[in-house]
Amino acid sequence: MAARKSAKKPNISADELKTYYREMLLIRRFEEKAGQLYGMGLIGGFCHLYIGQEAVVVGLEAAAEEGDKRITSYRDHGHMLACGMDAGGVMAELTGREGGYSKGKGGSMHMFSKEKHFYGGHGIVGAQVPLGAGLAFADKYLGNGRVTFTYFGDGASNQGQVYETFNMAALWDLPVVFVIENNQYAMGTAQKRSTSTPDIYTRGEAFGIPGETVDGMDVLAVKAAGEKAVAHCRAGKGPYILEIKTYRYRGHSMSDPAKYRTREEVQKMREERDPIEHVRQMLLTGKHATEDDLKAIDKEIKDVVNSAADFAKESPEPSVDELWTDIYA
Ligand SMILES: Cc1ncc(C[n+]2csc(CCOP(=O)(O)OP(=O)(O)O)c2C)c(N)n1
Ligand SMILES: [Mg+2]
Repeated sequence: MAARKSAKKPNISADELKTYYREMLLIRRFEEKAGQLYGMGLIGGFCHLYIGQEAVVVGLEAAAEEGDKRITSYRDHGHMLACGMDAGGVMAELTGREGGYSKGKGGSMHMFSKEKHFYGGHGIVGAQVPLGAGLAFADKYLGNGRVTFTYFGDGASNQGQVYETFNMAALWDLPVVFVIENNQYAMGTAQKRSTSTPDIYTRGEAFGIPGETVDGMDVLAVKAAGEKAVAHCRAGKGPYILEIKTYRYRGHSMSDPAKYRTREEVQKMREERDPIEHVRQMLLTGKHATEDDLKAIDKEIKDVVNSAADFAKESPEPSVDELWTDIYA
């Protein structure tokens, strides 16, 4: 099956552009704050930041409709914020407090929201892929027209369960968009050291699943590709693969010494391809916003993030009785 070119960029209104700017900035500032709280010892355990990858989830959420589902890996805070989960509830969970989405008992990788159709947060690499197909199976069975976005990484794409899932998803024409967030590294392993094919989306060909590669530093390109993929799924044509080329600026997790890439490589990406700066420039050069308008948005986002951190710090730790609740036995 031939590679499909990304759909043409649509005309975009100033309001839409501002929305994407705001949503990406919220993720970036939230993650920076989470990094700070981690440094202060207020967040423990693993913490995987999404900084640099913001355009992926914001672009795809712009292509989603109410009722569509999403499921992802441990690098999940951005996905929660982008689908409308409350920043305070997410931060409180990161800090292990009662006000968190899992009452402080789940932490960074284990949060869910039935209301926002967010199904986690999964620490086992690739585990969310068959689960995502299962969600899509339920929707197909119910005939409700919903689509599931199943996110996983370039490293996860080498897992056997991904291909078992591709087979079943194609066989049953499940409405699932497989989103490969290719940030070029799996912990400290570069894609070219671990992955036999440079374009991972082509691996769907063996199962008859169409796919394409997308510039993940361009929110509009992601949105356009997402709309095409979603239309394919909703039309009953089965799964679709989007391999979104992106980059993470921070370490794999907070405890990554980052010896596998140069500072210059990261710096170059930040300077030349930053997804937020890209939209900022579009807003300014298109005269859709002034520097003052953008400053006002920056301030608004800073306030949201500071309130989230205050809420998290003020929320109590879960009581001892909670040890025995929400247990599956
Ligand atoms: C089954 C399994 N094997 C190994 C690990 C350890 N591990 C955690 S993240 C990771 C790398 C995954 O990389 P990728 O899929 O590219 O996602 P990214 O972290 O880049 O978002 C590994 C090997 C794990 N959590 N689960
Ligand atoms: Mg990766």
